[in-house]
Amino acid sequence: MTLLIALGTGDPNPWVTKFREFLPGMQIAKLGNDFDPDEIQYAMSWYHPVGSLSNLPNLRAIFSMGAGVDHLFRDPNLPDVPMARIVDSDLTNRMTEYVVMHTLNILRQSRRYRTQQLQGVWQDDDLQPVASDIRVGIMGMGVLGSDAARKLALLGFKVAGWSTSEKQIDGVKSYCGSSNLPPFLARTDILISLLPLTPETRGIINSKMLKGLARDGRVPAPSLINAGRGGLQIEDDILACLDDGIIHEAVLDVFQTEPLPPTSRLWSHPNVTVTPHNASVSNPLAIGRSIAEKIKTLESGGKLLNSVHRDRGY
Ligand code: NDP
Ligand code: OXD
Repeated sequence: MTLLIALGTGDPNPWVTKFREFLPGMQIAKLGNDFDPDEIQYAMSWYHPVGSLSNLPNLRAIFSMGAGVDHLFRDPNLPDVPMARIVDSDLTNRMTEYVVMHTLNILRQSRRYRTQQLQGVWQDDDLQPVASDIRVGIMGMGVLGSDAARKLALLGFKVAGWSTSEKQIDGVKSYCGSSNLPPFLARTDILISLLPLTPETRGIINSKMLKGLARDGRVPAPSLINAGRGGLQIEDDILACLDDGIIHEAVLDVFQTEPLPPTSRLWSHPNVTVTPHNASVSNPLAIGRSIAEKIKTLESGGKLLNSVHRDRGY
């Protein structure tokens, strides 16, 4: 019985070490090394090379190394076996830290004061807004969006979420479905994207969406934080909206092409924060343990937890 580590990017060795610890009775194989395809029952993927999971006749399940699964669906030869994604407090807490930090940075104008400091400028406004003056809108109210929403609401922000189905979260207004997207945007000063990348959501963060954000807030213009997937955004539209003052700031962790090409104007735009797709990284200790638990559950005849819905693409 073997678990195959199938990474298209990143170092497999910390994962091999952790899985040896968490699954002592199981062989651990890596793509690129010799292994017997008949022995592989489980695979963990992160952008596995397309086609590399085909021809594993005894494969029982595929585990995404992260919460997102769009990297699995890009493989036209993806085996027809159950798939699971990561739901884990380590991953959730890391994402909430990122979202809360950047939302507070926007509220407290950190970018402006950093620039002023570099210029030796001592200047303040009459009265800065507080969290309760600011309307945050979170697109994608799943595991990550819901946690960020709860914590931002605790800080006093006026929080709303947009998702496919309605949510009941204390202090958070729920909007759902495409018909409720315009009113959700129209009440949003800081737009946070934690959507999965699917055929429905690809390119959703475009000029039309950004122009639909609130124009009556206590901010110079609305701002955007995207930590979902780069394929959700049209980067030329974001740059044009920044240049035209339609949005004030963009905090981007994910990009249409990763790594972000050196030629991208996002690198040098004064109102853009670029982070290298590390809003929430998969820690082999926590995530390895979570996948190992799922495998043990399957091995003892239990159900696959956090399974991916192929029809929905997330
Ligand atoms: P979930 O599957 O738990 O949540 C997805 C949410 O998006 C759900 O609320 C879902 O609605 C909503 N949604 C999906 N499609 C649509 C649509 N067409 N219209 C409106 N709402 C939609 O995922 P997670 O919260 O665990 O993760 C979200 C994403 O975050 C991942 O897919 C990944 O891309 C990204 N991510 C990024 C990381 C980073 O480091 N930058 C780290 C981890 C994840 P409903 O609830 O009704 O189904
Ligand atoms: C994830 C990611 O999907 O790190 O977990 O992007």
